[in-house]
Amino acid sequence: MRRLLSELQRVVAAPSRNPRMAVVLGRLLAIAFLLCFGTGLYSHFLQEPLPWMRFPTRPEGLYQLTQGIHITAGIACFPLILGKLYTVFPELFQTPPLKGFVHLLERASIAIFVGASLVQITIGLLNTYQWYPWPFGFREVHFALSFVVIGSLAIHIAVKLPVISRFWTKRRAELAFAEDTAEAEAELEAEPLDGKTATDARPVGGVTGRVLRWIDDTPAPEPVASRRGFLGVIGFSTLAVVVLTAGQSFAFLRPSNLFAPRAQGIGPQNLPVNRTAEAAQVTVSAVAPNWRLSVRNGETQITLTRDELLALPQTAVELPIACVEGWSQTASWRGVRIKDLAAAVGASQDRALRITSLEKEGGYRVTTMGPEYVGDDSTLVALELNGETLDIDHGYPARIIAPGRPGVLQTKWLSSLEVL
Ligand SMILES: Nc1nc2c(c(=O)[nH]1)N[C@H]1C(S)=C(S)[C@@H](COP(=O)(O)O)O[C@H]1N2
Ligand SMILES: [Mo]
Repeated sequence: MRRLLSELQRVVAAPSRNPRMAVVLGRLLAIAFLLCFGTGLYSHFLQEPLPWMRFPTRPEGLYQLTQGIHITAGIACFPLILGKLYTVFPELFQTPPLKGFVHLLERASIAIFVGASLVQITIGLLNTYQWYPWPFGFREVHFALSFVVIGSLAIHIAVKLPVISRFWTKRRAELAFAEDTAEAEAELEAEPLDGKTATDARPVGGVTGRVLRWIDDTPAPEPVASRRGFLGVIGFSTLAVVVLTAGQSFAFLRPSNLFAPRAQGIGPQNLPVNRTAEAAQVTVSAVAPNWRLSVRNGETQITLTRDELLALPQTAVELPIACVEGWSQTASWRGVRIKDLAAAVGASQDRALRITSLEKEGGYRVTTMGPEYVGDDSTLVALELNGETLDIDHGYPARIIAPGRPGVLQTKWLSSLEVL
């Protein structure tokens, strides 16, 4: 078994497979994971705030930025994680397989980390394509897995800290390589092998073991790729997946958006549609002549037709729709300030609102809007989009548009607002 493992280890050896490369890629991956975790938590709490939470409404594109980073960093994880797995692959066959408690901890955390993060980025990517080929709720699982990923990452980093610090800078890594080589050579000289190979004589793991096996009488394997070439391939693929998809979130990369599931500027009124009126089954109720927006505060209630809403003071804003699935686009909206409507039913600005859509079912039929958005001058019941009457797919007769909020909370096809 041991022979088989070391043989496997030898076969897959390549210059890019060394602790320095593992540290370099590991650092990039850690940054990507932490970016995803931070922006993911932000998105989670925007959608499911704890009672005391208040969120910034400025800059208006904050969520557009954090969610764009979330999706882009998540996509960048694919080449990085594959590269890292390639680099440490021989370690999976290390001998002996278990060397004690810390080693067990290290290997278990790695197994969980690799498994959980592969599942995490895969379901995340599929979600950007709005494809849910699984029987569980995406958000709950993605949220729970993020703690598994970050937890096992923390254990992994803690256990690997000695190696990480030895190979952290290029200079330190060179010293470490020189040390290990010298040590291995000294060991070889001290112990004549009597016809045995170095591997048989003394199974040593890690860098030293690898160097030993290289000095071994079996010829070193042909290098598959140079260190620099390998890093170049990983760097290039990472850049490529980012440049070819990030245009769904960032306008300046729009021309190079060839692979993202969404594109800016496509759809009625040059804005993508996430859920159509037909899918939401509101094609009849949204254009019904008896449509009214009801605004209620306890006993006080007013109902407004679309013409009555249009007769109220109108405000124009430039705000993005920033979908949790990653795409986002800024548009021009015009409509009535929500704080004016709240004031019309005698509500002060520090109250939350319950917003209900005409939709009969769907996760976002009813949403809650915190007081920080209700009191904001840019939060509108929008009636127009890009200079035209709101298209039915964009929420005709009236929809919510607020600064700094996820697209899922920009409720379309309004039916009622209720002061809480
Ligand atoms: N009533 C209702 N409003 C909704 C949705 C929905 O499914 N139902 N989808 C939301 C989502 S996920 C997004 S990203 C935005 C998209 O707005 P748009 O289709 O006008 O671009 O609308 C939001 N408003
Ligand atoms: Mo969305």
